[in-house]
Formats: sequence, C-alpha cells, structure tokens
Amino acid sequence: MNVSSNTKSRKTYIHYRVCNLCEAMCGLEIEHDGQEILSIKGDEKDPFSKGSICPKGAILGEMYKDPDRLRRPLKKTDSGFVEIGWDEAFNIVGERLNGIRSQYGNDAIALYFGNPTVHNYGALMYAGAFKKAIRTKNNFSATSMDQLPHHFASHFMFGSGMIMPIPDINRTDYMVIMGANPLASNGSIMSAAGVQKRLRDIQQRGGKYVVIDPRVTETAKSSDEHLFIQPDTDVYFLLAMLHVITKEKKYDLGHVEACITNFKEIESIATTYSPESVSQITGVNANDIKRITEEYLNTEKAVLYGRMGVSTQSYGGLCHWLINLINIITGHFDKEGGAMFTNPALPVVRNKKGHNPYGRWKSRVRGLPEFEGELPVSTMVEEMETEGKGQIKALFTHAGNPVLSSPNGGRMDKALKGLEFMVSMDIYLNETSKHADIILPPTTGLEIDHYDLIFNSFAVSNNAKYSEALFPPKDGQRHDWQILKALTKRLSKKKLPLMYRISTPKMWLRLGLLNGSYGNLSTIKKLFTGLNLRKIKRSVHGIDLGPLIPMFPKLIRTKNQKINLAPQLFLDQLKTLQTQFADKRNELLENEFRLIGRRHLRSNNSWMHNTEKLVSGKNRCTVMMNALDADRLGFKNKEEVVVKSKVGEIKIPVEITKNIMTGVVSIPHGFGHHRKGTKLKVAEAHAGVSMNDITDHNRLDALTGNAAFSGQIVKIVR
Ligand SMILES: Nc1nc2c(c(=O)[nH]1)N[C@H]1C(S)=C(S)[C@@H](COP(=O)(O)OP(=O)(O)OC[C@H]3O[C@@H](n4cnc5c(=O)[nH]c(N)nc54)[C@H](O)[C@@H]3O)O[C@H]1N2
Ligand SMILES: Nc1nc2c(c(=O)[nH]1)N[C@H]1C(S)=C(S)[C@@H](COP(=O)(O)OP(=O)(O)OC[C@H]3O[C@@H](n4cnc5c(=O)[nH]c(N)nc54)[C@H](O)[C@@H]3O)O[C@H]1N2
Ligand code: SF4
Ligand SMILES: [Mo]
Repeated sequence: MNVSSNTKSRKTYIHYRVCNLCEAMCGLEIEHDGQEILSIKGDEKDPFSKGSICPKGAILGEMYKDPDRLRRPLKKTDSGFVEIGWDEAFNIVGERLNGIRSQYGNDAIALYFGNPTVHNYGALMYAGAFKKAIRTKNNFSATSMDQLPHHFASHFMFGSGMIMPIPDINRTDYMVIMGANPLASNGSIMSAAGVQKRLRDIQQRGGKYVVIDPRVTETAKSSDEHLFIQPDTDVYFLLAMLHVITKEKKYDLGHVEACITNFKEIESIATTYSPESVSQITGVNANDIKRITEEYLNTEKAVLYGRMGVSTQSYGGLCHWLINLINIITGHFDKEGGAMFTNPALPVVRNKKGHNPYGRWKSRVRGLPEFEGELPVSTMVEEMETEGKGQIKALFTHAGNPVLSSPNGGRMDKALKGLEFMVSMDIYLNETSKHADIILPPTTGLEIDHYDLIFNSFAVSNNAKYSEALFPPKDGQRHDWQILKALTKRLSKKKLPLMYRISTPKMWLRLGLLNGSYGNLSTIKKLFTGLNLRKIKRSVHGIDLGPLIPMFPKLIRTKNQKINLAPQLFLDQLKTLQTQFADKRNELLENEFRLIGRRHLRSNNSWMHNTEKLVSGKNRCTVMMNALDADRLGFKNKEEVVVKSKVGEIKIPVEITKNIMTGVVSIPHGFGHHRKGTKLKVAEAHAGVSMNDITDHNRLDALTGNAAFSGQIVKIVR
C-alpha cells in the first residue's frame, strides 16, 4: 500500500516491503515518485526488523534500473545473443528439451536451482510442477553446498528435513556460534534482521556469546570470547563437549523426555573423545572446551548454533546431528532461550509421517544417494562429462551460477560447452548463463510481490508480512512463476489440471494462510476470524505473531512419533570417523595451508558485484594470511601469489592480517567475473578470481553428499 506525501511540489509516495536478498527479512521504507526511487531506509515500524537495513537492501533501486539487467529472452546465434519474443523462446525450449528427452530419456535433462529461488515465493510454488513435468533424477541445487546437513539431521531425528531448529537469540543468555558470521551474512537458518543488535542485547542482559571460527570474523570481534579452531575439525570439538556431558551425566531432557528414542546409544558415543584427546587436532585447548561446555550447561537459557562453516565439512552431517543432540539432552531444546522452532503462518511442507526421501536412486557415475529428490551438486560435472546411458545432455538453471559457486567450477565451465542444449532463467548474462542457448530473464526485486515462504519458517520470532510489487513489469517482462508455468505446459506429458492452469502464487498464498497455523477454514463465516491475506496486506509494516513457542511433540514427523537421538546412518559414520581419529595429524608442508571461505556484507554470493555503490573501495577478493606465515614465506601485503590445489590454480593478492589462524588462509567465493561472453559491468579492481576454480568436487561429506569446502589443503607460491 502506498502513502502519498508532497515534497517540493513533486508528488512522492512511500512503499513498504520486505527485502528478499538475504534471509534477514528487513522491512524497507521506500520513497519514490512512481518512476524513480528517491530513498530506501529501514522501516522503523516493521515489528520484526525495527528499522534495520544493510547496504544491499539500500541499492534495490540501482538494481531496478541496472542497464546490465536482461529484460527480454535471448537466443544464442553464431553472431552472439539476439533478443527474441517470449512465445518463440518458450517454444524453442519446449521443442529442444522434448527432443532430447525422447532421444536420450528423462535423465538426460539436468536441473539446477540456485539460491535466489528460495527467496521468491512465486518461483518456489511453480518449481514443483516444473520438476514433475521433467521427471529427471539429475536434479541439483545449491542446497548440497550449503545447508544439506541441517536437513539431513532434521529428517533422521525429527522426521522432516524442514523441521530445523533456530537459536532463540532474542532470549538466550549464552550462545555458542560455530562456523557462522552473522555480522557479514546477516544470519542464516536464523532469520534475524538487525542481528548485530540482537547479539549486543545478549551482552546487555548479562549474557555472553562465544564464536568458534578459524578467523577472527566481524562477529568474533564483538563477541565475549573467540576461539580458533582448525578447519574441518568441529566434529571432534562437538564430540568432546558430548564427552564432558555424558561423563558427568548432566542430562536434562525436560518435556521431550517422553518422545525420544535411542538415549542409551548416545551415552557411549563420545567416550574416546576427551577434550585432551581432541585438543591437538582441533587446536582448541582442552580447558577451554571443558569451560565452554560447563558454562553452556550451567546457563539455563543457552544454545549451541552452527551454520555454513560447520555444514561444508567432511563431517558436516555428524556436526549438525551432534549440535541438535547436545541441545536436546542438556535442556536447551524447544525451550525459551535454546534451540527452538517457528510456528509460521504458512508452514512449509512438513511431510507425512514416516516419509523416506533418501537413497531411492543413486547418481550414475559416483553412486551417490539422492536426498529429497536431489543429487549432490558436486557430482553434476562428471554426470555431464561421462559418456553412456543417462549422461546429462541438457541443463536448465534457475537463479544459479554454478560456474562460480559449485566446487571445481572451472571444470563445470568447460563441461557446459559440451552440452547439446542449455537454458538459464537469470536476470544477467553471466559466467553461467553465457553458456545457455536460451536465456529467460524474469522480473526481480521491486518488480515482484513477496511473501517470505521459507524464511518466515526459520525466523527468530513468528511473523507475517506481504509486499506488493512496487513497479509493474515493463515491455512484456514475465515473472519467474509465469515462465516456469509456460515451460511446464510445454514439457508436461499429461494435461495439466484446470486448477493449476488458472492459478497464481497469490491464490495459493491466500489458501495456504487460511489453512495455516493462524487461519480459520472451518466455515465460510469464520474465514474472516483467523489470519488471512487481507489482514496481512492491511498491516503494511507486517504482523508480529509472537515469540517462538514450544512445538514438540506436535511437530515430530517420524513414523513412531519419537525423536531419534541416534539414527543408524550417523552411528555408522561415527565408526568411520573413529578409524581416522588415530592418524589425524595437523602437520602441513612448508607452503601448505588449509583453505576456508568468507562472506562480506556488501556482496551476495556471485552476483551484485556490478553494483558500484556496493563494491567501491578496496579489493575484497584476496587471500587472507596470518602475518607470521607471510613473514615465514616472504610474502608482502597485496603481492600476487599462486594458490594451487589438486584441481586448479588461481592468482590472487595476499592480504596480511593477524585475524586468521596460522596455517589457514581465507578466500571469498563468487568472484571471477570479466569472462569473455558475459555482460556485467564489474569494475576492474573487483572482478577477482573464482575460489571454486580450486575447490575439489571430490571433497564431500560422505554421509550427506554436501560439498566440503572447509579445510581443503592448498599450496601457495610466488
Ligand atoms: N567456495 C564456496 N563456494 C560456495 C559457498 C561458499 O561459502 N564457498 N557458498 C555456497 C552457498 S551457501 C550457496 S547458497 C551457493 C550459491 O550458489 P548459486 O545459487 O549457484 O549462486 P548465486 O551467486 O546465488 O547466483 C544467483 C543467480 O541468480 C540470479 N538471480 C538473482 N535474482 C534472481 C531472480 O529473482 N530470479 C532469477 N531467475 N534469477 C535471479 C543472479 O543473477 C545469479 O546468477 O554458493 C555456494 N558456493
Ligand atoms: N552479505 C552476504 N550475506 C549473505 C550471503 C552473502 O554472500 N553475502 N550469502 C547468504 C547465504 S547463501 C548463506 S548460506 C549465508 C551463510 O551465512 P553464514 O553461515 O553466517 O556463513 P559465512 O558468513 O560464510 O560464515 C561462515 C563462517 O564459518 C567459518 N568457517 C569456515 N570453516 C570453518 C570450520 O571448519 N569450522 C568453523 N568453526 N568455522 C569455519 C568462516 O571463517 C566463516 O566465518 O549467508 C547469506 N547471507
Ligand atoms: S540484511 Fe538482508 S534483508 Fe536486510 S537489507 Fe540487507 S540484504 Fe536485505
Ligand atoms: Mo547459501
């Protein structure tokens, strides 16, 4: 809804909406004149974000006008890309994909869904039918280089991958943060707009937050305590915590006691992992592990939280299982101040009880099991390259840039050239979409209406807010959902139901809310008594539905209605870990380092680097190295070095710092622009190189199939 006002005789309006660029869900107050954006500020009246905003949200106006943005379909020809009409583009895609399917079978078409898909409710609602129409086993997404271990642990413990705990940051008095940097990322699987203030509030109420990270991050700098940890070794740290807890029998199962199984198994899991025994591997002093565990145990409102840096490890699945397990058995679960669950207005798919979405098929080349219908992205490249029945011949990408974002992206870049056909639904002609035969560019940002389907489900309090589109589509532009629907029509082997044909995302949203936790569908008369889209729309700043509340046992979706504390798959992988424990050493050769990543507040994965207002200033694509290591090897600050791995090498300037462990280096992902055939005006100083040209696609968490970015060994030379 727009509120009008008058400034210096020009009529201006205020538009309220939610920023959908990251998980934080900041409310924005946008002043405009119907054509131009005059200012974007944080919406002080948004009950969830209370005025918070970051530099990315403030440039949505630039993104709207961005001359690099594509607005009409492009077709690749011998003389480059040419614009074509929408129907022509849909027909080409339909004909080519149908042709490839009849010639080689369904699995010859691969799908890849990238990160912005989950920030777009229209795309999410229509991606399902699209996938069903294609029916391929070669279904990939950014999930398997990100949060897959969270889903995996949740599925096997609670019966659904979407029942993921969130730290109750608003009420906790003690928060252990492992492998997350919310001051740069603005929080993940913890939607918490204004996270800096929320962390500061913990301290102001006399609490404390501890960061465990191989780098002194932005978050670590403001913390009460920061501990360095060797990359890829968090599983040992967590087992040592469990060792202390089980040794002292400091259990508190609280209200979930009646709904757990396999408690006996966990008592013996960690006996060999004393703090002393893991100290050398992890680089964390045994006394620190004991003290942190005691502090956590002795604080009633405490929570253990792990994210990206803990997911993308060789034992990411075990890590997230252990984090859940420790929170559950120590009285820090489904309880104020601990790990809690949302009660969203529109609950995202919480499948039927006993649903088993694991291992129903395996990838052809490496034999990796599917999970929730997807195969690990790390195997996509070899499924393209390896000839034989079932080889990928065509690729469809949606809102993703795997050339820069997936492990061994350099090899992906080459493999894409060998495809018979490729389609990208993307707003830019970038490192991935340049390989496409057809690019279908949707509306985005201020041109779409928005309801945060996913991140309201992982927020630190319960909320509902609907944002109208600010600007209408121009020159025949299509929304993501309209494009997906048009393609589904051309690719579906069955006639699509009437309901689907006439549907819109808003219609599903309206129904979903009525059928959701606060709606009332019981009788027509009562439709207006519960929460509905009309009420949400009327509250332009959003509706606060209250703090997180206990949700167990109601939420459990396992067949026997119990939380499984020790799923067999995890116990089996623990045995593998045990066999490696004895030989695990920290020694590195003279110029070897363990590689980790990093994010920056003014950057968003592989895109937005063409927005001058965000990337001005010093080059952020550097390899951070401890001053002692740089001295030892004779490297000067900003000197260009070669970072080599098993799969490739990149040239990148050194950034010397005290804020990283010795023996560890950090490189951000998502850079490596300025490639031939792209159309992105990224400033020379900020094009950078792609970290994923050196990450190894064979480095996986064997349990979940998630990419293991953290801790890969690289060599650095002049
Ligand atoms: N080494 C290393 N690699 C990593 C990571 C890491 O930490 N280290 N992080 C991983 C993680 S967590 C993730 S999520 C992935 C991200 O991997 P991807 O999802 O593959 O990459 P993004 O950079 O998010 O690409 C988003 C694409 O969507 C396009 N886009 C933006 N908005 C829209 C829209 O509204 N509609 C459509 N159709 N397209 C849009 C952009 O132009 C861009 O091309 O990267 C992973 N890769
Ligand atoms: N500004 C900005 N915000 C973003 C994004 C972005 O690109 N830019 N991306 C969005 C996406 S897709 C995601 S998934 C989220 C991710 O959000 P976060 O989970 O907060 O991810 P990062 O900021 O990458 O922080 C990961 C931290 O893990 C540390 N780390 C690396 N390896 C290890 C290890 O082995 N052990 C431990 N303990 N720590 C380790 C790194 O040093 C880093 O500080 O951020 C989202 N928000
Ligand atoms: S923190 Fe995230 S949601 Fe908030 S303004 Fe920045 S990008 Fe948008
Ligand atoms: Mo991500």
